[in-house]
Amino acid sequence: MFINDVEQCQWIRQKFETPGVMKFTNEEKRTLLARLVRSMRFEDFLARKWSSEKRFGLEGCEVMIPALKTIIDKSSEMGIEYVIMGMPHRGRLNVLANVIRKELEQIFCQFDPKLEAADEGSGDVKYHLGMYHERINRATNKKITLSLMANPSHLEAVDPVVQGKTKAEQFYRGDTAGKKVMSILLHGDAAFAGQGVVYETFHLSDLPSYTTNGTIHVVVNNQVCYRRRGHNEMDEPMFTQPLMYKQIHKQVPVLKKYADKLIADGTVTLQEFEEEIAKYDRICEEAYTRSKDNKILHIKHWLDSPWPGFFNVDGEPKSMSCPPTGISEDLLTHIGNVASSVPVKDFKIHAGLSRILRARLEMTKNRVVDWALAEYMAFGSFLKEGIHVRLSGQDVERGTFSHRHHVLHDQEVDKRTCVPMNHLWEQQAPYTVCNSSLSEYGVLGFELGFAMASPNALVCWEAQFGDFHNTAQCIIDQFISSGQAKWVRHNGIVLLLPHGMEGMGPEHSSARPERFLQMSNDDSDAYPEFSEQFEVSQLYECNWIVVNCSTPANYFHVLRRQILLPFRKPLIILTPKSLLRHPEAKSSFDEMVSGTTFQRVIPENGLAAHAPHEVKRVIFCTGKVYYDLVKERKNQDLEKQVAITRLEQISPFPFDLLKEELEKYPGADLVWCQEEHKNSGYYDYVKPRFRTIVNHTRPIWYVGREPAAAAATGNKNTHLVSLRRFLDTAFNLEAFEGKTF
Ligand SMILES: Cc1ncc(C[n+]2csc(CCOP(=O)(O)OP(=O)(O)O)c2C)c(N)n1
Repeated sequence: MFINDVEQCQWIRQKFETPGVMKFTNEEKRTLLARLVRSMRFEDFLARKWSSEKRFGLEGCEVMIPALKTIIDKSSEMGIEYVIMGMPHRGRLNVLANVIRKELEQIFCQFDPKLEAADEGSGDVKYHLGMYHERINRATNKKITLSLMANPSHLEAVDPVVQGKTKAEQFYRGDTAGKKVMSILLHGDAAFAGQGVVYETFHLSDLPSYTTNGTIHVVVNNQVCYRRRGHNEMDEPMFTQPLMYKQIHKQVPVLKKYADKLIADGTVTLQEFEEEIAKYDRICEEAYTRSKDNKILHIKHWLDSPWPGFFNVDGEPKSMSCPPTGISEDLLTHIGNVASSVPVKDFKIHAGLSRILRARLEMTKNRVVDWALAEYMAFGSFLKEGIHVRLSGQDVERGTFSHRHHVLHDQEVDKRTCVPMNHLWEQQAPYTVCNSSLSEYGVLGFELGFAMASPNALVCWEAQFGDFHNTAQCIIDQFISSGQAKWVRHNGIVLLLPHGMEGMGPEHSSARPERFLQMSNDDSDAYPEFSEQFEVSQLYECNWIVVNCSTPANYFHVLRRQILLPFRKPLIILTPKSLLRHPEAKSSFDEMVSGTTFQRVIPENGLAAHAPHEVKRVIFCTGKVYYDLVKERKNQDLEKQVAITRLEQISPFPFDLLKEELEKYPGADLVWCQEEHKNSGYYDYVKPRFRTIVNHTRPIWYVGREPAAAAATGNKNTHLVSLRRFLDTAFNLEAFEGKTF
């Protein structure tokens, strides 16, 4: 091992090479033996009862249990109150039983194939489930909370999630130095060496808004210890490693070696040792008998992050409604004024920024907002209500498109900064805005973990461009899309994904909305029943919400709705680039004041809507293309003939509102128009749903770019030509005449 830092070298020398450091008192030796007994006999018990079940036993590395318990004892002694752990499959059940102290019958129940699941969702295998437990640490007699995070099979993916949750628990306790909350990450040696997310997680360790002030990493190293049964219990390692496994089979188990030693030196007697074994075997047998009494399985018993008080006693939302998301005019004005100011004295900002702030002040006076100001108002309003807001991602403080400027920099004093959002009120929740490291996988995992700690926080992760989210695909697929179904755990994380075809090339154009939509769980073919609660219950049943807002006001509302809902769902927002500065993409305070709310669909409200029977075509669209369509319609003088209706919430699909809109224009042909290529964007998602609404009686024609392998062209001219071509089709009222569907 080569370490560059003298201080670190000294530390290792002192801790590991102090003479006598490995000498234990008799009491310590007996504790170690008792813990080894539990570790060994737990695996033996499972092997006896369920000999043909996979459990990824710890055989060969049993000392991990006493080692972890020693770490926790020592941490408790030093003032730690909460330990958050992440670990892979190997030895996980043993850790649950003997470190976290999950009731054994709950673990044994998981082996019973006949038990029915009590909770909604698809559940997960037993060696992935999480756990939360408050208990007294025997060694110190102090209270300690232990939480093991649920995780997917994808090795090491949970690492940043654990760190994010740890940071959040430290943050909400005011534990800035990490003296009360800490994390432990366990790794297999192959995964630790091979998975890049390990490095991405380590890389967060020194960034102020991401550090957890140190983590204990335990690598279960098969080069030092061994797997007695190969990869899992169903494996035959002799197939591929015959000589090594001949040696392994000859190994005397560590419990026997240690017990023989302690008996030989008189620390324990053989009888004491055998009694210890018999005592633990009895505990297992009794729990096994009790486990037979269980009739149903509750995944809820395996929650790693309970949110006390957020749900009712049955774990259900307290209501199925959402209040209006608008706020008072005074509040809008106040936030607008602070967003336009430099709230500290003698602070010189850049002249370019002064212009931006003056423009914000002007907008506030005129009662209008652009995108950045709408976001400011949503965030600011939460702070007043005591809701912490955290925005993380590459360059988010300034904003990739230099539109946000949430952190002001003094032009004359190096590193002097000011965050006006934290100067809104004397009593307010804190606002955290932080430029992340250049990582998506690690950072998105971290924010997801952060969002798990509390339902009363708005945690947003912004991609530099939406295109880059796919390096975090594992977090999106394995946790965000499916986390609730697998682990009954809600999460309200918000993904802000800049998206839009603007001739910026194949990797700066598309947040791949089609992928999020393809993973949405609402049924394309089922015609829903419309009740008064339809909007909220549809949100409750979905796995995530996908929106593409066309106005700043709607962006403001959807952010506000995220917290006002009585449950939490991940929110995927396709955010704009050119619309950030588009003169038309502004909203009036009238659309944001008390009583106003998020519009899932923005219907046509111009000339076409006034004489709907004369309308020849309704174009449905989402996002920025709306502005191109409106301009083209005006140019072609087709405002009476063509209606343009915007879908703002794409998933779950607003069947109810679109049905009304379709019925309003009985003589019109129906077009879905998108700027994305045909095999991307929204078409494949919306088409079957529109057809369900009209019971397959009317076609929904496609207008947009041709299918393509790359998400966008890198050639500006090709981009403009294809735009021209699809706009022409959109307003050619004969385009679909005589065509069958
Ligand atoms: C990202 C990922 N790739 C591949 C796998 C399949 N897989 C499961 S266990 C395993 C071996 C892990 O080896 P190691 O980290 O040394 O842990 P051990 O099983 O030896 O304890 C592999 C490749 C996985 N679960 N996750």
